[in-house]
Amino acid sequence: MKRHHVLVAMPVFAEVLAQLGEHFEVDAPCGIRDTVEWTPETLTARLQGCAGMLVAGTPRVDAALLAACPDLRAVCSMAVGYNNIDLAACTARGVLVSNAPDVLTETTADFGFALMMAAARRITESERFLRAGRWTHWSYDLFAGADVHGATLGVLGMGRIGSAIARRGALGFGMPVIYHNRSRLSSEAEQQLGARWVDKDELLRCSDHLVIVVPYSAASHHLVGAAELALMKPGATLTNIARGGVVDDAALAVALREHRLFAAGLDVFEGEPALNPDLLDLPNVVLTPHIASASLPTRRAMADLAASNLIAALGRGPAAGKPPTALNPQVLSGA
Ligand code: 8YV
Repeated sequence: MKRHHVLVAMPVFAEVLAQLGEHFEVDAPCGIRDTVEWTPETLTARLQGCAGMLVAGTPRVDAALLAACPDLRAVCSMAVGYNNIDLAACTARGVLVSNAPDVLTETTADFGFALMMAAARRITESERFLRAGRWTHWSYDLFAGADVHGATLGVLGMGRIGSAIARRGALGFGMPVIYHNRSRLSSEAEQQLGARWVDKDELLRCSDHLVIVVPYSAASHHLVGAAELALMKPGATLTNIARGGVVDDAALAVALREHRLFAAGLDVFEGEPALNPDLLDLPNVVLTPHIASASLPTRRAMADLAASNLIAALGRGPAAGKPPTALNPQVLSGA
């Protein structure tokens, strides 16, 4: 029987490629160290004749790409955020889309907490000082930072990852937790997490450490901009592990420079991998290259889940037709 062709549009584990090879003719032009971002034209050319594609947080999959790639039937992402994929356009064309929730929740929450702590306790700033050979004296206020334990943790976006961060704060660090989310958790869930819902302004005003975990969409673009930053305490920190664009990076850089905010931790940026150059000059911001989910076991679980979705969407095995984390399963059921 003729095998489907699939494109793996990112570097991925050799074991995952081997597994896909058992089911498909695999085009995997990205070497394990190849970080080249394709243009839409290159991606379109690569996708000709392909029924499926494995992606991560890039590239952009939109109506124009789908129209130019009529054989495409499944787009399976190893990321949980899928703002790079136009889900409505895929559904309209009968293209199955899947993401990778759950498998990265705890790893990403660990990182969010680490980034928040690094910003609060000035870890990277003080390390740069030490490495530069400038540690010649002791002073009571040498790199004095903001306490984390007992401080108020604010979570903007209380989904799986937000909840995992809230748990860490409440149980591990004795932090009162407040959160804002469009939909409120049940009172049992709030009790379990020790978290209290507040409106967005109160969240901004009362958080000592604000962690942002909302998905990116047109509605969340610059959800935290100059006006929102102006509400925050001057001694507070802001951590963004959501998506570039949720925070107005230019406004954030100004607030940090003027010490209207104590510090920030950023793993995601507007226009990444490029970033606002103003951020690079600031001592009070910790910058990391979108690695919140990057532990090898978790990245492997994310890739395995994406591959399982692709195999179930296009393959003929026992799970055929039932991709485990499909976002639009109706396209397969014909509903
Ligand atoms: C990915 C992420 O590593 O899952 C997500 O939504 O942001 C990360 O875990 C990233 O999308 C890869 O591009």
